[in-house]
Amino acid sequence: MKMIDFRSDTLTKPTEEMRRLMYEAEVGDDVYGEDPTVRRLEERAAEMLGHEDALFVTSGTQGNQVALLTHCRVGEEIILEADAHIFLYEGAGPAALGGIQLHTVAGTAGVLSVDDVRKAVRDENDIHQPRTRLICVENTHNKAGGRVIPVEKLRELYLLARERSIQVHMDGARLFNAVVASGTSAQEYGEYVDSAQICLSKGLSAPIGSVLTGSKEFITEARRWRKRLGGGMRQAGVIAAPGLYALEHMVDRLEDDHHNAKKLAQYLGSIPGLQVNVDAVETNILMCDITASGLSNDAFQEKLTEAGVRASNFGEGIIRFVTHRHITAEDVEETYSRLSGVLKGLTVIK
Ligand code: TLP
Repeated sequence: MKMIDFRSDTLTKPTEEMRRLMYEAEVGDDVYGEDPTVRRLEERAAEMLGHEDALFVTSGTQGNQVALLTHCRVGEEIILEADAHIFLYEGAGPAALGGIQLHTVAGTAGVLSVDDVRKAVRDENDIHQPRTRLICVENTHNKAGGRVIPVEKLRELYLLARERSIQVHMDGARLFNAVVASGTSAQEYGEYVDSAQICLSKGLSAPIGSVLTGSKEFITEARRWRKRLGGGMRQAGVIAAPGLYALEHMVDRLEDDHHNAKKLAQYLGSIPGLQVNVDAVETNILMCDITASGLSNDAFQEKLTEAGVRASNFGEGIIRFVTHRHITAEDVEETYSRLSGVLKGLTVIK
């Protein structure tokens, strides 16, 4: 039985073309600024976001952490959504590495309201309070179920930030999913943030890496932070080459993942005991509420294993399914038929 693996789009393997480009990549020592392939990737990413410059980093986490360390000093504060990846899944990096305090604000569908953020901004003139230095947004928002930030909401936050001399960073691990789903270009999103981190190794299928974009001055300082964190890589063109290919050729295909996620949401939602908000599935992530099945997450995972399906625990009663290049439309049908089989006869809690 073929294992159908929805744990994450990070599971995607490089394409044949990516492997060929890795083999043929023109390389140099990137710490000396001499890797032409890395440079090309950075220039392309900066251009796509409409920013002056960019920096190739090892991962989304490194991109975010380098950004926060570059924007903030010890004792300063960042406002971000309460379920943000930076807050939940980056090992308390801002506290551990930068002495930076995180101030969480609950959003709606992963999106911060400008009024709530305005209330959260500290009083600059009160010496008791930390200084608010940065607002972070996540697009798409992972834990909210791949939700897209509408560009006008981002613009509102950006205008508030400008008014209060605060910077804005976008965790755009899945920015291109937002671009494909909303029709808003990366450049339009880029206009309303000071820095952005985009992942090449999620739905875009490159094996490794992210790019951090921003102003020339910001990236020069970020390069120092990356080196300090051990992220200065040498002949990194070998991994930049598939990353560049990903930006050029793998964006449009995300539409297929979105279509498959929507279909899967409809199917899962029709199984007694499972609840999925189909309308909330805008991109390639869906959160399935299993509470009414009466099964614990572990017991549900056992059922999935029995069905040859894998998905991730995302908090009590919630299982995350992510669609990606290795999930076909047939796999979605097959998942439905297998899960309907193993979940038959459940006593559903009303
Ligand atoms: N997310 C991973 C896990 O860490 C949860 C996943 O499987 O979704 N920002 C966002 C919004 C992310 O979803 C992720 C990865 C990152 C940053 C970090 O990227 P990496 O894994 O490259 O460090």
